[in-house]
Amino acid sequence: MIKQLKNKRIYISLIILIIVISAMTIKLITTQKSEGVEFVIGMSQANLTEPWRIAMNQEIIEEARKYKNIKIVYKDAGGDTYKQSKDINELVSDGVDLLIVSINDSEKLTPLVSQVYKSMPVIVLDRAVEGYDYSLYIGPDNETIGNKAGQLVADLIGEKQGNIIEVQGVLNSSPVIARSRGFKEVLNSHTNLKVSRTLVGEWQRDETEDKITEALKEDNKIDVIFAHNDYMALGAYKAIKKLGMENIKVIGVDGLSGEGGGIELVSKGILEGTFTCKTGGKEAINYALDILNKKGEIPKKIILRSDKITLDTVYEYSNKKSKIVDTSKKIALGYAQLITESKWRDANAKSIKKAAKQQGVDLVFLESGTTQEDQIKLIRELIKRKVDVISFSPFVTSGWDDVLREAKNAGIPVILSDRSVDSDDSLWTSNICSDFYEEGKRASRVLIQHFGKAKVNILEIEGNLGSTPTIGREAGFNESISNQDNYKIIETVTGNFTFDGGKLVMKNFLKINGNKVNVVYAQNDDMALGAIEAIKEYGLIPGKDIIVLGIDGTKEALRSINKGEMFCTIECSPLLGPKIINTAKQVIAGIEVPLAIVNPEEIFTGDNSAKEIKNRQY
Ligand code: GYE
Repeated sequence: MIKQLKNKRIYISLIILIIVISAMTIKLITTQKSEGVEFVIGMSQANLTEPWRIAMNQEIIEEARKYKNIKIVYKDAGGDTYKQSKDINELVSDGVDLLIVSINDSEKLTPLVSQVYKSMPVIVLDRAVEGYDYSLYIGPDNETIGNKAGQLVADLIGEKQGNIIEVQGVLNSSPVIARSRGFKEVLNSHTNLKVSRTLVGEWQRDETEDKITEALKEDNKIDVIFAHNDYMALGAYKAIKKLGMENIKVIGVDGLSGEGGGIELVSKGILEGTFTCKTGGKEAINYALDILNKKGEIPKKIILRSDKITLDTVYEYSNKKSKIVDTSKKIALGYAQLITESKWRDANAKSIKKAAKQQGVDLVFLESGTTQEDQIKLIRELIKRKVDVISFSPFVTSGWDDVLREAKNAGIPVILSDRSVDSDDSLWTSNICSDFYEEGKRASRVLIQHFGKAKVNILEIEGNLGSTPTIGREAGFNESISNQDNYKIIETVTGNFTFDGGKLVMKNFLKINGNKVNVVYAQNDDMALGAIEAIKEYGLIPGKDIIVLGIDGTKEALRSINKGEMFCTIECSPLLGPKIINTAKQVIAGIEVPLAIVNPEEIFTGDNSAKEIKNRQY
């Protein structure tokens, strides 16, 4: 009895203590706001045992110091997901204005982040959550980092038989999955290279040292060790040194400066190489302020560039000076545009011209041709005219290495607009784009939501073959329906992103197959509208006999949705002009820009198209 009473007393005093602490914290935040602090930002960090996360918090501290009107409240989850959910809840209940979160476990914390995003802006740093319930994601392209690491291993080993140990961070964390996928994608194309063992170092140095020691005692025929971060790479090196196996080479990721960072490890020859993985802390503070001050359109994703650092580049990298540029000088941006194929392209060109005019940039807008060869000619013309920056929307994904190298050799940075290329990212500077893969997934999610388990036969009308929107939208759409056995793509035919192309594909399909399909998935609105015209001419009713989906979010598409003809459209904004021009000005001013800036996008259906039409700018 006494014991129960005692426990009850402890329980009650604990509750009182929590109430007092919360009240004090709220008071603290409130008083802080009263002392000229306009915004309080909560920073929920996964752990502070990894140097990279310590560097992230340090970057946030240093950037936040520049702004007297903000206060950052830090929480460290110590690697414990339950603790991080508690931290996030405390920050929210303490009344922060915006949450920055660097997540410990994406899958487990996605629901909580989605919940918080309903009540305040959320910036997700480094590990993405599932889905899009956040204001902005800032992080690296982990798959490309893996590709680059695989290529460096191949370069280090050459043609002889090579055995590799891969040391991963926390198993199944999103960066590990992506880095490993990219790494193995490159290694698989080299028959002489083999990952003989994969270890899990939990991002930690000492754990890696122990595991590598055991592994090398069992099998010392190892040529290279690739560790997913420099901290673990250092642990691998310590094991190698201890065992006297200095012939084994080690590469890592992060490239932090300062003592024990990857830059130092490479310059001392401890690592053969590393790949920078910027923390995004500085960008998070600046975008947080833009969001809180409701400044302009905030991107959905910022993908940070990763540079390869080896002994022959480490000195230049560590001593690169931000070049002093005369920013008063008017810059000339050259744009290489093929003859427009869609309403989207018209709106995109208009946006670029308008932004150049508004921001005082000389625009050399060359427009002709219909093929990649024609576009390459335009780019060469711009190089000849010695413009300061070149931008273009690559008609297809491959075949740009030579002309991009010519631009680089001419000292002209290239900003990709809306579409991307498969050239090495050292040949171009930034990509202002959309997430085509997600657009395809969204189209399929809307379809599955509508049809559920009904039998669905689909005609897919795709864009011009080999372009990143066609590749991404097809992959995203197919990924989602591939595990739905009642959904079947009967045929995929290109309509080249044009109204007439979409109409012709639909007309030919109906002539041969009649209404064998109940859904048309068109990879842009122009083709969707063309298909709708063909459906009507054939005597069927669009929206009743055949459901038609599109992508872009054009005004005409929304009108069609309102008429009940088109079913939905997934937004893909062409209004890239301001970001392209702003990025060009930053590049010329010597400011480091993201590898990719990805646009926010909506879904328009019968529920929201009517009120959205008046807002459409294209
Ligand atoms: O969806 C389509 C245009 O590259 C994202 O190209 C763009 C696509 C857009 O023809 O309408």
